[in-house]
Amino acid sequence: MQEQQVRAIFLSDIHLGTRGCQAERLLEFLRHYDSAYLYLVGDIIDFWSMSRSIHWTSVQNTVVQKVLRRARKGTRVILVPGNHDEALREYVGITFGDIRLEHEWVHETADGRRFLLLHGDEYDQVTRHHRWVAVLGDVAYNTLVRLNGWLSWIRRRLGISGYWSLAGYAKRKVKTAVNFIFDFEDSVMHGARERGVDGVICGHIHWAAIREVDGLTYINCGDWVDSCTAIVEHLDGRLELVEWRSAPASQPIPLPSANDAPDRVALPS
Ligand SMILES: [Mn+2]
Repeated sequence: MQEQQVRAIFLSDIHLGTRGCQAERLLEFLRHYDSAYLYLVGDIIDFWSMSRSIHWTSVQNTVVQKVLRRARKGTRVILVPGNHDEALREYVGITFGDIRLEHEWVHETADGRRFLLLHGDEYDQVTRHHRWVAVLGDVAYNTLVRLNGWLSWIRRRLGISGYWSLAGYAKRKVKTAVNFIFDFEDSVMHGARERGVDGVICGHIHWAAIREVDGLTYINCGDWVDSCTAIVEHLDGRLELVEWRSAPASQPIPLPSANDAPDRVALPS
């Protein structure tokens, strides 16, 4: 696979240390994209969930090693802790293994726009912990994420390519969930307006987006638990929402073909 050079990569809500973490997909994404800046916008390692049970795989290790290697090789890596890794908030301003921890950060794009980076949990009106669990119900959300594993398997058996998120479908269909997304976006943008920036890049609600809101840009990185999304800044400063849809690495690798390009889509903003 050809590596694609972008200016910056923004990732949030990876939730390393949990069963839901889609580390294989993230690794594929990281193998495809390389960047001068790498921003980790919170809930990267899920200490909160790990205090109950730990699910740490060798692929998750590889993800961590890949990030550390990039930092060592000159990629500017900045981690903004979220609520699931808020233990790291004690260390803001400190650099660990070339990764700098910051509570917030302002990133300037190649075309001169200034974006405030924050995780976003402080703007969450529902809960300071796991919002989708609160919105859709603890059992319901976790069941949806697990059911999706089976659904993906069935889809592959039927020869349907790409990845589809059942939890994502529920979020779009359940009215309280949709309202929750809007309330969060409003609240974040209200905060941004007072800061005099051109936009915000956040995470937390596991709902990726690039939207213009009254002259400011609202951007959410999404997550690597069920939607597998990231934001990339191209060399000219253009920001793109990437939804990573290629097959899981554990599947047999198909023979190279003419349309071997990664199956990813850019969502409309
Ligand atoms: Mn969060």
